[in-house]
Amino acid sequence: MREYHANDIRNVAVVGHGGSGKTTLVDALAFVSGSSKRHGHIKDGTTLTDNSPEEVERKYSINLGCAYAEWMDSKVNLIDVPGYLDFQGDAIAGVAAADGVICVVSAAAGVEVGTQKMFREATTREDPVLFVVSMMDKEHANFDGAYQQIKNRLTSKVIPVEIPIGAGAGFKGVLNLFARKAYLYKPGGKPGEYTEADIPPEEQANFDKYYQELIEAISATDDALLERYLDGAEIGRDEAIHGMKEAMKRMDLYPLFVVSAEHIIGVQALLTEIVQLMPSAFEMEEIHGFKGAEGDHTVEIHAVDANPFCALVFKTHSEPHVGEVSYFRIFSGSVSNGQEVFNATRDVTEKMHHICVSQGKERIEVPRLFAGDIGCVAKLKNTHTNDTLSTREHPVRLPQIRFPEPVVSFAVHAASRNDEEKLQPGLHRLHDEDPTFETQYNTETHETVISGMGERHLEVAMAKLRRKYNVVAELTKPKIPYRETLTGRGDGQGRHKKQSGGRGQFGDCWIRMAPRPRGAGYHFVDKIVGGVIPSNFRPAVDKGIQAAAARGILAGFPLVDFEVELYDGSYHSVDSNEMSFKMAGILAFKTVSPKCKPVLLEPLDDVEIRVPEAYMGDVMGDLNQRRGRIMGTDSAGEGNGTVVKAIVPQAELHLYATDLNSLTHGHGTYSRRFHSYEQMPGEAAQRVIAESAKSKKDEELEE
Ligand SMILES: Nc1nc2c(ncn2[C@@H]2O[C@H](COP(=O)(O)OP(=O)(O)OP(=O)(O)O)[C@@H](O)[C@H]2O)c(=O)[nH]1
Ligand SMILES: [Mg+2]
Repeated sequence: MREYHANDIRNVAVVGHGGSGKTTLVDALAFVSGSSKRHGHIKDGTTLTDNSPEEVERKYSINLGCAYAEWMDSKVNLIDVPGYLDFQGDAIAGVAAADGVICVVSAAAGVEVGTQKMFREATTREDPVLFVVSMMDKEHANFDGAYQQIKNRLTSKVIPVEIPIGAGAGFKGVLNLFARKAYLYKPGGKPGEYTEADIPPEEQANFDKYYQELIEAISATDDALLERYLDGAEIGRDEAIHGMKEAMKRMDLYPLFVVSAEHIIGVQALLTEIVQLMPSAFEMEEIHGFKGAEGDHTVEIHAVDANPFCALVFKTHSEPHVGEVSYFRIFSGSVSNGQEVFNATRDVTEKMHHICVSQGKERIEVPRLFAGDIGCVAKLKNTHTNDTLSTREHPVRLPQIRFPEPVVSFAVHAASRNDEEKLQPGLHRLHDEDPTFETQYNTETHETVISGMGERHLEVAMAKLRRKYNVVAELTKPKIPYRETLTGRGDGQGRHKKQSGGRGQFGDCWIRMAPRPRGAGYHFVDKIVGGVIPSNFRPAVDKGIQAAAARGILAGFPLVDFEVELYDGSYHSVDSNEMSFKMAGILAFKTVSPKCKPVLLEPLDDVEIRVPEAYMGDVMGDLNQRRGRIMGTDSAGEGNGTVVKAIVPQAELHLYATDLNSLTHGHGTYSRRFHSYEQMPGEAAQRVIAESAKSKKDEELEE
């Protein structure tokens, strides 16, 4: 492969709703350029970027994948990202590594939730976006419908640059308005083979209408062009392309193209326009501002080869026998094979052995990569997603990709003792390659809890765990860490006496128990006067009470926020010891605590839900059924829907992400954060107590 520098490099992320045809399109773009020798298909599992066994089996993208197309003396780096929102972490990372976005909209399905989310992601980053209407060959394909939906639901600044000739089985080519040509494909011809022709007479009226629209739209974004247009001057092809490119950078226009990637219709023309319209890696320099590692000062990073090396690792992916592969985007400088670099995020030196560019799963070794390019390298020792690679002399940390927080949790259980040992390392490695997958041990419920973006995400994570790390594990609903507390006061005695020949055991104590405010914790007060219990035995009473409190009163959950006063007791000069007083403490707890009106506490979360206005009623009704307290609603700003704030018991939130999804047809999102523990209402508490009694009985029967 020849060397490419920032001016000749285009970095584009291909985004869109699940199943809109992104992976097929990336494969076709690389194929028509000649950079990939085979036209792959989803059904055979042969596409460039859906190459992991999980993707081949399921027939959808899970990980972002990199491919490239060398075309017109340029290299287009294509980042294919997953469409399903369960895997949106990789979609966000892919967009972060690119300078422009191709937003794919299926001609049959139109604009969907995933299209909206990713379009918003791109525009928030102020990236230029190019729309592609895909699958124009499909039954019910409707170009005008898709165009209108983009216009109505995404942006009024969309403007077609290509229009289809025919639709569905009759889709036979495209009219390119810039070139003023028709690209005609023969049914049954070689894949991608076409003839260039003048606009067919029967398409002329259609062409004229769209051409007029396009030139008007471009002229309207530039005063000088507009003046000439109004004077009746002809706007030439190069001028129109240049005007469009500049308008895209300012987010004034979004061009629209049409293809069938499966039948490779319109794909070459699209590739040409990507090179012509998308900003080169050099042009995008000014939007990236970065911070240095030492102190907090900001350094400007330019895509210049002669500057110090600096790159962001936007993805790591590990495969058995290959190890971890890190994908990086160079923002400045260059890197050579074998070069030593510095990971300023973790303060470690790494060696870049065998730097490569990736064409799907094939990795092509290159001697050197330059500013603006995307590459990958295997076997870095301690570098993970979101780390910056730079040099010891010029350490830099780039702004990190902001990944969404996980919304669905499950408890994970190893299937056998053998799996148990490998479970934790396996889970941590899954987290290393996917920051939206988290794992945590809950010390209260003694469960390992994994969290992710959806049920599908966690199901796939378990499949990866099995294949890559040979660990079989099952998922269950996580236990809720209930607690218990007191609402009344009481007092009484705990007396432990045992005579079993030889030296006996004797401990005797009197205690008062009382509630403390929420969060105040446990407090032990020694009120013994005159040494009725020797001072060296009193801490043993405390210990006994704490041990008993950890096992609870009502349902086996730890008792919290209470006070114990030790005020009386007696001892025996020979038989008393620490053990006996600990037992006395336990017995006193068992006698007194039930008198103090114990209740169950449950954890509540602060929940923030963002939904379009239309779904607000349904969402609030549903929250009520979950025993949620609505705290208020807020407008999220023009066109962003409404934010509903509520406090909801954790017990009612398992799989809320899934339920919210179906309630709002995918338009709702939510986040949650621990709020507090509160007393659980009677009926709900009774259910938990009954369940605990039942499982205790089951355990006893098993023993
Ligand atoms: N008829 C037709 N089918 C297509 C075309 N492009 C893709 N498909 C099919 O549509 C399905 C989805 O295509 P993908 O390329 O996997 O779509 P994707 O957007 O990458 O999907 P995710 O990665 O899951 O978001 C597959 O069965 C493809 O074979 C097309 O141009 N025409
Ligand atoms: Mg895909």
